[in-house]
Amino acid sequence: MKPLLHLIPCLLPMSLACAAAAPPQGPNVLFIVVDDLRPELGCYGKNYIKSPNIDALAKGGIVFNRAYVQQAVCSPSRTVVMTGTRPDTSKVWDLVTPFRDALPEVVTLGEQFKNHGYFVQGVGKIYHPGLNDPRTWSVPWEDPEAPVYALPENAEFSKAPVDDDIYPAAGAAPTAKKGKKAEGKREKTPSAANSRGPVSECADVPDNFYEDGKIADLAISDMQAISKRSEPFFLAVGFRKPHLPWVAPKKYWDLYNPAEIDLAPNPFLPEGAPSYAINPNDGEMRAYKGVPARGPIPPELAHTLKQAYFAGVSYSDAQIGRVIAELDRLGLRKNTIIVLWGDHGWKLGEHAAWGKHTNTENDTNAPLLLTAPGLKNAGTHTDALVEFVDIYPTLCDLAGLPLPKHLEGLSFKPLVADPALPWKQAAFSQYPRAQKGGLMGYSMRTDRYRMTVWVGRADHDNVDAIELYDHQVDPQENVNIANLPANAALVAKLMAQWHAGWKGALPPSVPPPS
Ligand SMILES: [Ca+2]
Repeated sequence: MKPLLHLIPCLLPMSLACAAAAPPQGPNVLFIVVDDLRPELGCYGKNYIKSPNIDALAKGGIVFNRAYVQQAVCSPSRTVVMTGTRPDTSKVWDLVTPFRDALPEVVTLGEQFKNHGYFVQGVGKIYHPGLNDPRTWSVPWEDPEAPVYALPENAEFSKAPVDDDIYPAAGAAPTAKKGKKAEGKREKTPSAANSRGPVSECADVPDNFYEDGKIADLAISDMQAISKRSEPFFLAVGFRKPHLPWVAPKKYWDLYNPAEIDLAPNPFLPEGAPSYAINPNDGEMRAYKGVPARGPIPPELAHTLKQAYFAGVSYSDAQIGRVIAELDRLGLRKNTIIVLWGDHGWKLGEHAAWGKHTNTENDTNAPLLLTAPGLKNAGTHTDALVEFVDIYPTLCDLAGLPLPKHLEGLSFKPLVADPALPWKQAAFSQYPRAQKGGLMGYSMRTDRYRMTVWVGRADHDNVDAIELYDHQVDPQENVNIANLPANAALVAKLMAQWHAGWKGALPPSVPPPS
């Protein structure tokens, strides 16, 4: 660990330099989060996606091919990153519970940097709406206001709340009744089908008409101001697209021809999986106008919806590029760690579903890229299994900050130096469901397999179903092979690993936690 110069007691009290209390010299951190961004980007080998700015970042850094969120929905996933704890520790499995209910004194990622001399500022969607944590920041968090829609015919929906995911974070079934309780708290009432504004909008407006352009504007002006300060900064910038509704300036729509966009190759439920594993009628997208309330999405509409999502990706990518360009213009890149992550994946028709809210590879595998001063192996990818709970300890480690004792992740700084290092033996995710009195699906991704074990929330020994997918032959997770008699020994072996959990999956070089 690098010495913390500002914490070393002054040995020469009469020295003027010491009397002025030298500021910390650690690297800055530019922390970029993108809402609902799946790892379908140029730098992930998907050349039909126009993501030149994220791709340029990847060329100077390291791309994590197999990074997994701990729960595939906004607030639980973001809470994992910001607190360094897993959902069963923070008790955040839904979109309404603040993590300080269960962890009143937890030191967040931003707070840890703030406590060690950093100026910590947040812009845009970092925490879930309504759940900001003021203690994280050195100055109040900022979120610019912007109309949701640009076209006159959509004006009546322009001020509606739009990014609160609405469905069914606490495991409420798609048919959840108003006022359904989850974890002792009143769950947010799901929006009725087609009760919101249009699912997408293509308007010929400048980038900063919509919110993400305004977030980039604000991040740029904030960066200019904080670059003049003596202490290093931790600037968190959260972009909202490609979250629904898929509104983006026309020039980003024009990057894609909907007729040339491939539809999901597996528009069906996994064979042999329990019915609650996937929500084909997941209400999030269906709350918007322009999509059927239930049932299959017609192919022509599916092409347009994918074009709309891709336009949102390219729009956010352009705003990310503007922020990073300002970092370069200010000459700060050489002393700045940049981390970029999406809060979870998304299904664009895979498994007949449109949304997140599951334990599938589509939803749990999310983008993660990192650059750091002095990084060797720039432009490489790693297949190491990493978890989003690892981001907190990694950033502290790279900046030379101590690691709080409460953390449940592992710094992957060693992977940054050597992307081929033997690493975690599994990554873990989970998702609740309301069925059968309340279930939790605990999912384990190993190098070859994904196993999801559905247990009673009140009784983890009560196993309702097991899913097992062999990524060597079934990377789309289309066939559950857990119940094949020939796989009994394999299931038993993986169950032992599943029981050992994350503490049992640490790299061989890391001593198990106490
Ligand atoms: Ca999200």
